[in-house]
Amino acid sequence: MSLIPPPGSIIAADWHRCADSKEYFSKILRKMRRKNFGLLESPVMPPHVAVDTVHYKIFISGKSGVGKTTLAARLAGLNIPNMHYETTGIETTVVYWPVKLRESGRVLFFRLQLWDCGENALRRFDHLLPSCKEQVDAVLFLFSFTDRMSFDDLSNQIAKWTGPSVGRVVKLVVGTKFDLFMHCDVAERDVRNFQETWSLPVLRTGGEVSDGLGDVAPILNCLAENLWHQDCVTAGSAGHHTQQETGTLF
Ligand SMILES: Nc1nc2c(ncn2[C@@H]2O[C@H](COP(=O)(O)OP(=O)(O)OP(=O)(O)O)[C@@H](O)[C@H]2O)c(=O)[nH]1
Ligand SMILES: [Mg+2]
Repeated sequence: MSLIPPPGSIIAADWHRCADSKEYFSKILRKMRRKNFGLLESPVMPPHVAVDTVHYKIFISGKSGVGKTTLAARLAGLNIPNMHYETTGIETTVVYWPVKLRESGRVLFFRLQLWDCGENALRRFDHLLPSCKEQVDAVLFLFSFTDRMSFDDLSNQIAKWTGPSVGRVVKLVVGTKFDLFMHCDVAERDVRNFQETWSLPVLRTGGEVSDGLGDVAPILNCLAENLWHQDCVTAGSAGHHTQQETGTLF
């Protein structure tokens, strides 16, 4: 994949704060909380507002207890588990996120299907990883700020998803438990060095869920931006993306 786009260069950052985004974000909210979408549900816009939806499959990777299930719940606006219940197989969660493209002003709904598989189940059952990898568009590599080993193992994890056999996959790193700064085991300097070495976006998460938009916007916007950029590169026309050029429009 070509160089990662500078944050906010392709899609409008913090668009959820702008007045013109309200009619779109209201479709993913109900009573000030995020709406939950089943596999067959989608946001419904009035007929005069035509919005295309782009579909992507996202795999969440990381060792047991790092916070994969918690992140999936957070991104979807669902209740966050207080306890660690090991995920015993694959769980998928659908997230809709409206995005405004900077250049054209066009609005799109990103439909992100998050694939969360318990790390121990993944080790125990060989058939799970191939299902997770099949036609995947992006991987979120998780480490925990309270677990140095999970950070040190990132390079190994990423290396497994790099090379000619893997194809184009957006890679993002997410540091969880950033709120537990008293127990922090990973220094900012280490994160900066890692970022320079790998040239990958590193995002942070943790703490209370606010309005269901502000705390997840940096991760979802970064993911959407990199997915869109990857599609543009694949279509061979970065910056001149049209509806027909991507195979993922529905
Ligand atoms: N304070 C805090 N706790 C977190 C955060 N993320 C996860 N946790 C807690 O860490 C524990 C494990 O989180 P899970 O999301 O269940 O871990 P997992 O990666 O899905 O683990 P497996 O399913 O076993 O692979 C839970 O008790 C969560 O509440 C965070 O950002 N901050
Ligand atoms: Mg889990």
